[in-house]
Amino acid sequence: MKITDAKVFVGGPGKNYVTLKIQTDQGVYGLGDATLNNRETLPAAYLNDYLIPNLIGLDPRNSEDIWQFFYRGAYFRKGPIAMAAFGAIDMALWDIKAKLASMPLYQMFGGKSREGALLYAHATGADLEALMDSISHYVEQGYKAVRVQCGVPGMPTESYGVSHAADNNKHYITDFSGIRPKVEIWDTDRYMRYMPDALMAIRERFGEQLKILHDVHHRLLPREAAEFAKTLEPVGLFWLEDPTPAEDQDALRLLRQHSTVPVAIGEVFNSIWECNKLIEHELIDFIRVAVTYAGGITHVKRIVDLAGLHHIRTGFHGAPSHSPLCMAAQAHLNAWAPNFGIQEYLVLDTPECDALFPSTHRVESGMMYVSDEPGLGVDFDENEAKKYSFKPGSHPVVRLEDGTLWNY
Ligand code: GCO
Ligand code: MG
Repeated sequence: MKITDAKVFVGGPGKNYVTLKIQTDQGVYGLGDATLNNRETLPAAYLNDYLIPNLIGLDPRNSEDIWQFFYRGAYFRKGPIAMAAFGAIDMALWDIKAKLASMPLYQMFGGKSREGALLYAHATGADLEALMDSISHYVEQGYKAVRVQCGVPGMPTESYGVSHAADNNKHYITDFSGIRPKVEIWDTDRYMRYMPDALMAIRERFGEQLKILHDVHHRLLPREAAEFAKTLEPVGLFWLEDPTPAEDQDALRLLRQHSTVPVAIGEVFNSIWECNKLIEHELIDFIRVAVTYAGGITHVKRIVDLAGLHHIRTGFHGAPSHSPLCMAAQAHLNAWAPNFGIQEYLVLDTPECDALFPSTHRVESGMMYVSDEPGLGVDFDENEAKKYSFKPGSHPVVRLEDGTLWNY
């Protein structure tokens, strides 16, 4: 069996999804996602210029050897661009493998460990009252877990995860007005003074059953993060996400010494080498890698198994940064993983997105039910894809009030 062709498509409704389609000489094809938010043309170029020319003619069933060939075969390894590009190939090869076996992908890992996977939604508000409304909106839809972000009084601009718009998903849409990012101003003191009481008010309003998550988006220094986590203890958070910048694997030691608040980290990691110490030293409770830019199913499954040895559960990244293909790969891992925790869910499943990626996965009352179709359970409509092309866009950048550049 041989790979005969592979094509990359860039574009989508309100997003630049990077989609890979691999064809074989037996008519079976596989799909993969290489979307790297706001850097989408780069994994596409890596695929077109380096990986696809080496892929043609290989046996698609040898997904492990193909992964090793692209990883070890590149002297300068890792990084989100390369790992997103292999990630897409790997996803597509697992899609092919499962289709050849006429099985849903989760069967290739060991079958189902659960019927539905717990999801969390994103609630957001310009102020606490607007956030409360947004939380109610998701609770009414049956969500048992909600991530909460709200504006902080006196903060000079909007900041991460906060929408001033009526649309709850608005904070996520890339700014397509151009390649130059808009600037947000951040003030750690205001944030640290305001958020603990705000989170406590949410707990009081919604009761003890709601699983409350909060994302700091890498903004605090290790000592600040330790103080913040300690102050949040009475809230009973499900998790505190990315309290410190992710590069420093030791930064969480101080937080661990001062608090038992569950910590989730990893959405920016693209290899096991960025989280092995965090996992082995049990400095986190949830690992947040995404199948797309952490090197595909082959590599993420290794991270999940390592995490399982250390009582760490999964909480895969599920921002609309990824396409429904990544969400599908994660749905299959979530169905299988003995150490599954929760899944972030914010795919903008508009009619346009559903038309581009017809899917047989189901979301109901805050749970995701994996597809039983052979393969990933998501298709890609090439005719629909003709409607879209790449649009330059950007994330904001963050500065302190004196102009110092900070972490987005
Ligand atoms: C999350 C993430 C996202 C990232 C986004 C960047 O928890 O979902 O923090 O909001 O900011 O994926 O492209
Ligand atoms: Mg996050």
